[in-house]
Amino acid sequence: IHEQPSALARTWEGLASISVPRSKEVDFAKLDKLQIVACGTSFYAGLVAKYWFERVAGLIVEVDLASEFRYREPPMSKKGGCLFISQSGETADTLAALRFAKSKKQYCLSVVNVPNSSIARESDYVLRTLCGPEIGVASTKAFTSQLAVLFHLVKKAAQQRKCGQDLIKSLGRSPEHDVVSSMHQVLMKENRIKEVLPLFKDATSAIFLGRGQCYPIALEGALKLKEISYIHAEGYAAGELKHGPIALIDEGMPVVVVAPYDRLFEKVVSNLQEVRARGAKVLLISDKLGCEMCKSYADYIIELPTVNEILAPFINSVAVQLLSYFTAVERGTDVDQPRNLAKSVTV
Ligand code: F1P
Repeated sequence: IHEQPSALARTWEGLASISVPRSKEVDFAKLDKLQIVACGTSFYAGLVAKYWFERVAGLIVEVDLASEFRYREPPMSKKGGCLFISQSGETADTLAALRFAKSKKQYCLSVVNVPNSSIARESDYVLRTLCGPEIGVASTKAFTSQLAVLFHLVKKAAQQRKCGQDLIKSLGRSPEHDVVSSMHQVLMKENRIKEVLPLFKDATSAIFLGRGQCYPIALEGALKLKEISYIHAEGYAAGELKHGPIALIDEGMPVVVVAPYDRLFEKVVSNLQEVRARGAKVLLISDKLGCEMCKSYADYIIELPTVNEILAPFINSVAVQLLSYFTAVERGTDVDQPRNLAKSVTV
């Protein structure tokens, strides 16, 4: 978790120096649709990318779980491209999905951490995360490094499609630098994060809520918590709450709301009030403005540095990772080698 600022900086530097593409580099201006395919945490990175590509580059994106995509064998757009995301580069479902897409003559791009892996070898073009090997089974620095590569691709797509230039400008001169330095600040919040652990004391289940590009971070936060602490956790888009999940809320249930202040924040505030009124214990993870606005509605607050809303997934990821990590340590589970899980699922 603590290696992430340097892993991201290395990944971005590495991307800048790529000079010998295996085949012609992707031209997003020629695509009418991008199909992203992945499993687990890599799938959630793909979901963040969907928000980015659509909003910044005006590109239609569909994100699918490789285990569904490969057997569904969907029709593919003639002008479409596919993007496969995999830390190991060996995940069987993702590899099978890549082979299907190639059989349909799709341009296949991949984001991997292992350069000579099967997915890397069989793709038309490969971008690498340079985060180094992960010790633990649960993906942490691989996830944010995948976001780093995807962010690079989104900027490229915006440029090629002549889209979203105002949004890109609003990110400032060096958004990458901002991400790295804000991540350092989040890592210094460890003590604050430990203070909110009573939230999960005796909890058997928890809910994570998010909207927009923090919805996938809510999903990832729930996955990390269940993977390493074995607390049953689910992530939901906050707006979906009233369509079912709100029935789960009862006295003392932990609800983690991942919501930096943005144009959807008012809606988040009402979601927060709804769950609190039904007895939930609420932890809000937000920035200065968001925390100030919700002081009286949340039981616990973790204030993160303020960053442009496009960049929020990077730093909110680190916060939910630390939250799960300390919860697991307190419960005495093996955070590096959770039961029943394999680092790479090759069958
Ligand atoms: C996908 C994945 C990981 C998860 C676990 C099992 O792997 O779901 O996200 O942490 O290790 O596999 P990959 O395709 O990204 O290597």
